[in-house]
Amino acid sequence: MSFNSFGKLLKITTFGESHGPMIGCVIDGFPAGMEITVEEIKTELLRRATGKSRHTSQRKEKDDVKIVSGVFEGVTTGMPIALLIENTDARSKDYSEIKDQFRPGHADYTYWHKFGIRDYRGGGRSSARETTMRVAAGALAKKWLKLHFNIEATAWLAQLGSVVIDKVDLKEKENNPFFCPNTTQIQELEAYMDALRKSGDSVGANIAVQAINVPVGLGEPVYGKLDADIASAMMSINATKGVEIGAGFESVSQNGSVHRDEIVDGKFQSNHAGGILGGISSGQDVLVNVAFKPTSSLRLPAKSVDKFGNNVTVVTKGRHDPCVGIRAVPIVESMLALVLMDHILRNNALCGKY
Ligand code: EPS
Repeated sequence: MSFNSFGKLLKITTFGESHGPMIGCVIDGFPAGMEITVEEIKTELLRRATGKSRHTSQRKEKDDVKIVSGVFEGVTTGMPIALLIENTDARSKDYSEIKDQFRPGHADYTYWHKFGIRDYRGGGRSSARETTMRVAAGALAKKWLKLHFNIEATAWLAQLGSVVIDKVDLKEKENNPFFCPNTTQIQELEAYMDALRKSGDSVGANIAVQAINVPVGLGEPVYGKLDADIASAMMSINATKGVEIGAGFESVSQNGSVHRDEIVDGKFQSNHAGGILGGISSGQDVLVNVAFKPTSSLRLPAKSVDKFGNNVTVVTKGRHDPCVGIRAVPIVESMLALVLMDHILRNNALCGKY
């Protein structure tokens, strides 16, 4: 029994730990005939990488990805595409003091109780390092979606801690360390993050993601709904705590007369549904928000237990993200792209429509 894969016709399997020799993925079911280069994948990987600003972890991984199968003379062959990245800057000794202890709020507590093994080096599979391969696979899916459907999955920072981003100008979001789509709030974010880092604490974030040019008809009732698969993909990202589709939890206080998206001359007048009705894409933009929790690896002392059941005070050293949500922007784009591509292939199988 293994659950390191997702997707039905486009199947992604990831492997590797944060401090192991390498991480990798296998992309099975990717159609033949698409040109792809290492540089194209690397461009996406760099967007997610640590160490690009003082506001993220200072671990410096080169993320030099190798394509080891499924691509011949720069073109996908229809065979499984395997990608590998060496870990070159892991510092396992940072974790030696907590090798028998559990960080409150961290997966190391549940991994130990489930598997009885404490791989204390970094977060192992629960580390943000695992998301590297999602972005590598996502680079191929994004390219395929753009080529064949002009579909674009784009994410941005919607909220960081108490700072709500109040204007969205997507042209701006790649020009700052926060993927913030409002240039007038960058200074506020810088100050917020500097104070946070100084205090030794961490904070959560809300990442918005949209997909444009999604055709009507993706998603299979009732156990293969598009929104269910998107929610599952987003929840599988380490540190996700919530997913909203369209109006999400705001739907609770909306009246039906407000929530329903009226249609005039074939055009929807609003998009509270987030582009999905009955689990099937409506042809509107797919709109999703993902909540990321504050990182639990803190230098601030916390009460916890060790694996022998003793009360301990945990202090985590090492290089950590004060807000891991910032780097989640390319990750949620990739997960949305991978789910959409899988569903396009599924729609073709079920309804004969590409
Ligand atoms: C992470 C802690 C740091 C980060 C890591 C995520 O790594 P580690 O403690 O395992 O050396 O740098 O992120 C990455 C290395 C990456 O590529 O995303 C954590 O606590 O989740």
